[in-house]
Amino acid sequence: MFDLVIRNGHVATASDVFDADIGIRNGRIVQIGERLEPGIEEIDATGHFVLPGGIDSHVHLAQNSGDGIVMADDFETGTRSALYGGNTCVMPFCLQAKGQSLREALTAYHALADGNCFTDVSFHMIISDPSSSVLGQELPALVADGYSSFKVFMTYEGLRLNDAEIISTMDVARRTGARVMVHCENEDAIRYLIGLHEASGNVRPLAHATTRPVAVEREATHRALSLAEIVDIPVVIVHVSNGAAIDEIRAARRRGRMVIAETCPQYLMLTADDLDGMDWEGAKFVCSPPPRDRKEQEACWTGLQTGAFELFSSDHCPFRYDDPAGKLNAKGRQSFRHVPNGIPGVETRLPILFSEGVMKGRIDLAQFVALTSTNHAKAYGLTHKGRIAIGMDADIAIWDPQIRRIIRHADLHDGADYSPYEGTEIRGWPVSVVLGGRIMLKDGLLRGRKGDGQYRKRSTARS
Ligand code: DUC
Ligand code: ZN
Ligand code: ZN
Repeated sequence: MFDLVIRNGHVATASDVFDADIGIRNGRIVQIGERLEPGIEEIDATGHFVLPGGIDSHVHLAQNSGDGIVMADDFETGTRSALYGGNTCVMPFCLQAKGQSLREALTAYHALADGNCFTDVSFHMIISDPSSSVLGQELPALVADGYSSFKVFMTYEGLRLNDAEIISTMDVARRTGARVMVHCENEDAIRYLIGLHEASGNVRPLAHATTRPVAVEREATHRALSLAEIVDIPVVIVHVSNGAAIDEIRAARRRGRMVIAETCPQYLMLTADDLDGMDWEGAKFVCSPPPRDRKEQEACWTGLQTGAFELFSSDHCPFRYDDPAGKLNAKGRQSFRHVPNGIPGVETRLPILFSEGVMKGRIDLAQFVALTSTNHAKAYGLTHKGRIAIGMDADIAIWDPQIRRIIRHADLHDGADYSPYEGTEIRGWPVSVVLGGRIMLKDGLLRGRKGDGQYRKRSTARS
């Protein structure tokens, strides 16, 4: 007898698509085959797709945003929204404040997350203060403890690292096998352009995109790739928005470098024109790097189709729009510079790629699974996740490809007050989600509880 059987589904992995029953016991997949014996519980997946639960390796939850700005999702609302969007694991960032020890930062994030999650979670560190004790002792100890990835920023005053700091932080990855993620935008170039625009009174949201042009991202991508080459480590280039940055990544790979590249829904679905809304509505689309134009959208689609990208993540970074703690904060209407960067999207990531990618024939189901789950587990050392195979965690999303839905924020479950994809027509939606063998969502109805999601340690490429 199984604990749970998912019967008659159209099962997809990153390599194969086949019809089968899945037998689950003690939270793991223990059998895949035809006409399995009964389970204590059963899900009839006839006519549905049975996929590994989504892993979103780039989300921001309850992250301190300074200046009275409050992120719209905590771990409860953010992971609940992720679950409704077909995810079983998310990877938020743990931000080190300047002068703060990494342990202290982690203790605070664990206090917020533990017992509150509807999906599994695992943290990437953000290194804002690469002191000698952080790089010499703390970070290597954390990597050994299962916090095996960290992000560095080339932009944002107070967060950006200079090249020397990036090199010495990358060197920790060389010594430990950790993954380094890089936010590639040149802060000095952005400062220069912001100065020009503000001086001429051009302060509306569209200027956010104009002051962060493709060249700003291309130059920083080239530099990050070069620094990783010099230190001799693989590197993750996150939230790639355009063809020139993709070309840099391809060129580094031709030189024999291992580069993992990520893009996000906003670079397929939005353009800078969306930032040009009347009455500051454009603030709803302010994120970094900014959305570009149709040509760059096509470049990102081609990148997804041809293997330039391994990862498709949401970069869910939610702020409320009409809220003193959100996009239109006290200074938010004075200049685009004060609009917090980031948009919600953890619940819509998978439906968007399923509908625009799989249902429109741009990618196949196996590519979808690789881009949204399997590759995330591989890239970041989430063992037992991201695959439907015997011995893996029973983290599974069941999709109904017949569903047609219009994205309305009112139907979503995050803590923001809008969706950047409002009105988008979607074909296919996840209806049931199983986490570690437990049915969390059944036919669109929540069955799981907060606290069912667990914190997950990760391995490095070497451990
Ligand atoms: N970078 C991110 O990764 N997310 C949101 C904002 C940002 O600049
Ligand atoms: Zn970033
Ligand atoms: Zn992000």
